[in-house]
Amino acid sequence: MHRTQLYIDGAFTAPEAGGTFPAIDPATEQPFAEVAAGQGADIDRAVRAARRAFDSGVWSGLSGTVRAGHLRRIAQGLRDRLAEIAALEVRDNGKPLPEAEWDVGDAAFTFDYYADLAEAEDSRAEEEVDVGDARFRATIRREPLGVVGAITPWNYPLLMAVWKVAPALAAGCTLVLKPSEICSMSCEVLAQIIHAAGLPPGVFNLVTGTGPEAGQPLADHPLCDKLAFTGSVATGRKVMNAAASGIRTVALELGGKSPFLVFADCDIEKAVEWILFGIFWNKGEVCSATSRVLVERSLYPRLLERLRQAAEAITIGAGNEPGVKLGPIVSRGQYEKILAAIASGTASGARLVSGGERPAGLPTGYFLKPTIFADVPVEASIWREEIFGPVVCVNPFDTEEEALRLANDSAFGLAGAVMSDDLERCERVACRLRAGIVWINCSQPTFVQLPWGGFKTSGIGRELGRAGFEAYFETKQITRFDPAESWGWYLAGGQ
Ligand code: TXE
Repeated sequence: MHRTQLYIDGAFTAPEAGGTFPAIDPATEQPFAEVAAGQGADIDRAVRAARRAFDSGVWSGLSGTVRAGHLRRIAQGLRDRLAEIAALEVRDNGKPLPEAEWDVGDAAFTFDYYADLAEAEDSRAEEEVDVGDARFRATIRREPLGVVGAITPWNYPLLMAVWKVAPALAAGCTLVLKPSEICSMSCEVLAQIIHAAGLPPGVFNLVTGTGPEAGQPLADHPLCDKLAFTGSVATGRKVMNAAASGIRTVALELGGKSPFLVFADCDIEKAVEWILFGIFWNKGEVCSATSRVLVERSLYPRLLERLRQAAEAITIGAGNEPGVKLGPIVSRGQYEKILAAIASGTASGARLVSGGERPAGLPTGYFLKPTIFADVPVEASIWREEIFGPVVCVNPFDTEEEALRLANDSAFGLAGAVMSDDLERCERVACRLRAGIVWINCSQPTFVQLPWGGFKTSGIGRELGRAGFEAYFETKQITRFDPAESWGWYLAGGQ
């Protein structure tokens, strides 16, 4: 059985304490690899390597154009190994193969995109600022932020890591990546590709391990300048506490309970297609999943019936089987969490329209039917809390105003979607949704060029796009006094 390694200071290595934990295939519930269980000592070695690499200037001192060359080699490395990585992601996470292939392609494109931004940085002059006093010349300069501790989740194991690694490297930062213990495998391949691309030792480091044993020591490490985290609100709070005690920059991409507003004037088939894509793509293990659907009352019964038929036609099975559109839930823990949410939904008085149980013919593996609840009490936890699985709640509304009120009545504010043939209404609703990402007449398509992140408890900061690059810089002012002038405060008359 393959045993993964850590990657520290340019070398693949075993954890100091030597431990491992199993990688489990959620379609078979069987282990298929042993993952290196990094701990505090390994994190310390990795952070110190990243610190040395940063402070020496071997990476931050290169031109953006040279860094871009490295990033493009990483992108090519990902493309060269796309089939292998996608198959590994399917085995580790359970997602259908076409979705995994899409992820790896996106990861490669993310490196190319940030390579372009790194290159453009070279021709970006320091910004001159007129301070209103001719004796001074002031400029604003941007410098890479330093050492980044990146802690990532299991729903897009490679892609969520790349959303941090690519812009951080492009900006000239060095980093330590700690992926989720539930899905770590593809990040080892990423480390191999980065190694082959010839980055100097210490620039990129990988330490796999559990949250308490590896994640927390990384969040606490005093030599990290920034923590970049994607995951649950509870863990995000711990990471932010660690950042607060060290006064470190922190970026958090947390959960969501995103609304999808469907008006009666839309095409019902298109609505059903996007509602399904908004909640069953990637098994609903998507932070931006549109898990609360609000439907204008005149369309509500018809839409629910069509949604039920379409959901029941979805092919469920192992991610590597052709035609499968819904793979197994990622882990036993997550499976049990979702089943408990479904039980609490039924107990709350919500109407179970479809699913809610293991599909017939799949006795092993963490399989679950696509699940639809309707008439959900708005105080119920299934309406309010993130489930992170293929479970959608559907409720009716009467007016645009009521729909917006219900949509915005959430602790989260990551995403939202609106569907209507009245495009003016769509624009109006888009502006009034309290969320960082809004889709009109679709749900979920994500572009590297656009900023990604949430309002309220969905997080702090933005990834992707130019914003995701700027997030890895410090800003410095340089103020120059004309040496031909005298200041004349203590020494009147000067020279
Ligand atoms: O997340 P955690 P889990 C949500 C989703 C899911 C729930 C729990 O609702 O059901 O979170 O998933 C690391 N210090 N999302 O338990 O714990 C951990 O090792 C530092 C939303 O997997 O947040 C992993 O690398 N790090 C989400 C990362 O944090 C710690 C994606 C995320 O794990 C740590 C995933 C600690 N004390 C889950 N404890 C999204 N927003 O996309 C854990 N970690």
